[in-house]
Amino acid sequence: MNNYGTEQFPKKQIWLALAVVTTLAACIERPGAPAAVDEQPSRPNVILIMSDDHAYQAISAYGSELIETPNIDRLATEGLRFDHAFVGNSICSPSRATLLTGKFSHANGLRNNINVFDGSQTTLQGLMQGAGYETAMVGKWHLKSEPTGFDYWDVLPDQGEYYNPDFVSVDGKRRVEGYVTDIITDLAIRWLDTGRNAEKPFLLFYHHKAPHREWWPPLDNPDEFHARPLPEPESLLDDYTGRGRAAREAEMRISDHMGLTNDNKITPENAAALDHEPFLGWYDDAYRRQFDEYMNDAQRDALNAVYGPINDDFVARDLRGDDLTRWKYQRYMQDYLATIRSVDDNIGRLLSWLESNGQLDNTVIFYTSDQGFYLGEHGWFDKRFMYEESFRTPLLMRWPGHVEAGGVRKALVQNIDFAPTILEIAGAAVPDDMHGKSLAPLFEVDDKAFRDAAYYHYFEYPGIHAVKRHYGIRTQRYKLIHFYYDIDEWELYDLQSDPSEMRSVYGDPSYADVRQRMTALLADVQARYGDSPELAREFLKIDLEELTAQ
Ligand code: SGN
Ligand code: CA
Repeated sequence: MNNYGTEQFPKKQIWLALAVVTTLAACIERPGAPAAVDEQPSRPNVILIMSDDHAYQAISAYGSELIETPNIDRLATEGLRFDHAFVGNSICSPSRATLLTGKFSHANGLRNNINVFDGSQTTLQGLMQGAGYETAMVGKWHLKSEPTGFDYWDVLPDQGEYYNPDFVSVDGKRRVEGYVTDIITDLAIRWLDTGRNAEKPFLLFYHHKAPHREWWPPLDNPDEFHARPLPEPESLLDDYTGRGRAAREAEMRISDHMGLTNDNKITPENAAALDHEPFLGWYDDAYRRQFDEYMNDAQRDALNAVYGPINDDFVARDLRGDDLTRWKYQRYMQDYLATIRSVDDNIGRLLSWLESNGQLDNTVIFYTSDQGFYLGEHGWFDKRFMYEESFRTPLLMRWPGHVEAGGVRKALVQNIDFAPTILEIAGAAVPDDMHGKSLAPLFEVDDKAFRDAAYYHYFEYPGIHAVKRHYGIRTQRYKLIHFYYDIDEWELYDLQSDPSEMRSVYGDPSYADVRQRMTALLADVQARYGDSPELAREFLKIDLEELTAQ
């Protein structure tokens, strides 16, 4: 199977070729005369909006019961919604490296959040620059090395902060007053307005920090989600029977690993007043940093006014066990959703700017996240696993006249596909060694044969949240996973009968054929991309030294 993006463009994409031919013909008719500007094929702009840890479960276009996201939803009603969009490695820096290279982690050198991105390799933005695009990167970068291939960049150092964050640009580091999501949008709009060479089409990466942990809310409406109890997922109190050790041993349970101070914003004084000792978290690293180092007095007062009564009430109620888990889930969701409200509002602001400047319909807009996230499913927060909530990521794409408005796609697509898709939209060549392929064949119709299996490989173990190394594949119906260190366990899920992945059928004799077929397909898929169990062992050796030093 050819996997490198040589499929035919659907009919509407032929416009680009026609435009080029028309321009050439105009030159031939008037030898020596330069083609008039309005005869040049006009290539669309591209904006890729990436949030950090935004679960599809918290987007109303995906049926969320937690929040309305009208501006994000607009991209779905006027464009495509991909329901089977997956990442290759569900963690931040690796996902970003995949976006920039069109390659899985084993091939682009960035397997975990500790590796440093080699910006001298071929990148999407570099190729777009070479193809005549003006390129910009604003917001969360998280690749450690300095951005390359951008005409303009202004990024958060490392994870970034929510209030009055530092930014780094070619001019060095500075602190900017305000809330991070508003500031990133201000910077993006300022560049669109006055910062770029308006003669060229542009590629803008507009990348939010929100809704990343620890979910510090915007201060204009921090308690918007406090009014009603938020619906709990069915598996909030999961006991992990039916799966292997990896799920049981992961350290990302709301009950045991979500910190009462850093995550749930209980003050150290409140915590000291409890007559038992639930897990408090990293007060010094996180809570104190926000409160004492970054926030100003007015911001601190605004937040204390909301959190103070909640925290007093919490101490008085003295919750334990499942009641405590439920309370923590509510507090988690209240702050998580508030950060998303701000993302949605700011996307509205960006869309308005594009609209009032006549750029909206000539701009291809993608909305995605660097991965999915657990909103209490399986009792968890965080990501990393190949289970659906973190393997899947939201993906919406608006391009009027070129993609079906309101279309839903079930084809298996992955974040390796961004680079080839964007390059093809720009009329630029797609390098042969990119793993992904252009989504163009899906612009007007769905095609479940687009890809036989989505591939996954997670490497950051030992590490925070203790999710074991694993690789696997997912077809339209089944998922096969191999956890290979410090354990040797396989899991197989039938997503048709068990969409929530509560029971592995790997050892079930009635699935023996499926198991055999999926095992053979996994070997094919690994060979296709140049990954293998042997390579996994080599990386393990290399990574162990670095990861255990963290
Ligand atoms: C931080 C978070 C983790 C999270 C990683 C990676 N802890 O370390 O919960 O998994 O980032 O996130 S925190 O207490 O510092 O918030 S990623 O999105 O960058 O991959
Ligand atoms: Ca992330």
